[in-house]
Amino acid sequence: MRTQVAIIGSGPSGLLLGQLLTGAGIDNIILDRVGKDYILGRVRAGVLEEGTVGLIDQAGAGARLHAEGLPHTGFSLAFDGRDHRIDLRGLTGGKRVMVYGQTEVTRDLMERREASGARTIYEAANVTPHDFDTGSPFVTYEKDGGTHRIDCDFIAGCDGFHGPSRNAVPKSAIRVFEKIYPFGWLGILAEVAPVSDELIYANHPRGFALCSMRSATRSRYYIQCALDEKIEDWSDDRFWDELRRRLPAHHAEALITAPSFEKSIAPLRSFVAEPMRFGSMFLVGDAAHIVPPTGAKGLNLAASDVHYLFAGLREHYRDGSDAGIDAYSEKALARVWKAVRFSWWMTTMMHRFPDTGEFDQRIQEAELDYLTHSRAASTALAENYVGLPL
Ligand code: RFL
Ligand code: PHB
Repeated sequence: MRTQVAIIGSGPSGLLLGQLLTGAGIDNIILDRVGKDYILGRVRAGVLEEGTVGLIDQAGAGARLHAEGLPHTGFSLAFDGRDHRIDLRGLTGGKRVMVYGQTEVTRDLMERREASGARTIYEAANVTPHDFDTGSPFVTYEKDGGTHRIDCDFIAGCDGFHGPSRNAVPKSAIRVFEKIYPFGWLGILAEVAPVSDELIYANHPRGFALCSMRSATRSRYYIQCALDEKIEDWSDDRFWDELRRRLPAHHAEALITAPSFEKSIAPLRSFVAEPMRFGSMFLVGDAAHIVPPTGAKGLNLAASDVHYLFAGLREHYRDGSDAGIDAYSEKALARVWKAVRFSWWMTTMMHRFPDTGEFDQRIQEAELDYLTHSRAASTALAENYVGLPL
């Protein structure tokens, strides 16, 4: 088989890149280790920046997002028993974010891909990139009892944090930066109206809590938990009790509970691999970087990587210029590091760290107090939350 761009990974970054390339007449094949249903069973991000929405539109997959997504013009920072609203629209000159689940983004992109007839190979085992230090790279995989080979011009490694693309790069050619946080997030989904119309990020002595949503009738809630917590130890009742305790009283009283239908624990990590290009292979999204979810940036960063890479590949095929692909790693990393900084800062400000001493605690309180009273500080938060320019 031959294609122009072999894309490893059918998550949001692989699917978005694939649809943009297909729209520009650039042939591509997507390979994934797992099947479509497995991918659609993952519950992850919920907040889309306007730039991400624009890219989904450009990929022709924005119709349902505009019909069913929930535009949010602000959110609450809750601490000390009260709410402080961050007026995203007022602080950023009219910007907002869209609450629409990653699962739905993925479903919409998959449907567009199927309608366009582009090729996707699911349940491909042992996917391996080869010869990406040359101009004739190829990808091999196993399926239906045989080994197959796809020759291509470029490989896009959109295969997430544990995928094979980054791991195929010799250790001496890559530099990694990592910070592991001493806690995780326990998240649930429940078919129940959200406690508030807007997201609530709560800082509490018992730990961080986040009230989010997927629709007017579906809530997504998270609480900070220890890394060694076991999901079996968290009955729904225990979760709801703990969440209530971490919210200001008026929210706790308004909280409606229902049986959860998804419950999982995710560790928190910051991670960046540099560079993001190795000859004819590019790393995109979680394959190159991870941020803790506190800033709602992971999926949005995957989308901005796709934006830069797509522009570069289109320039290569349409204009015969490599300026865009040559600049990809530097441009993407400049935006990545700003989101890494923002996500780290939000995480540090909102969580209880097990080893926090009194000094650090007072600094956290001063930070929140400063945010509440300084328009300049709130503006800095808002402009990062809605997304820095592409
Ligand atoms: P994905 O989604 O991990 O997709 C990678 C794909 O690659 C496939 N793959 C392989 N394919 C072939 N061979 C192999 N050996 C392979 N190994 C893996 C996988 O099957 C998969 O289909 O990466 P991508 O596309 O870069 O997308 C990144 C986003 O998924 C991620 O950044 C976000 O979910 C992060 N995130 C959030 N981001 C936001 O922008 N806003 C949020 O509100 C937000 N909340 C979150 C989050 C992530 C969370 N978790 C669970 C980590 C909340 C949570 C709890
Ligand atoms: C979510 O709805 O899953 C969500 C929202 C905001 C975040 C992280 C996750 O910061």
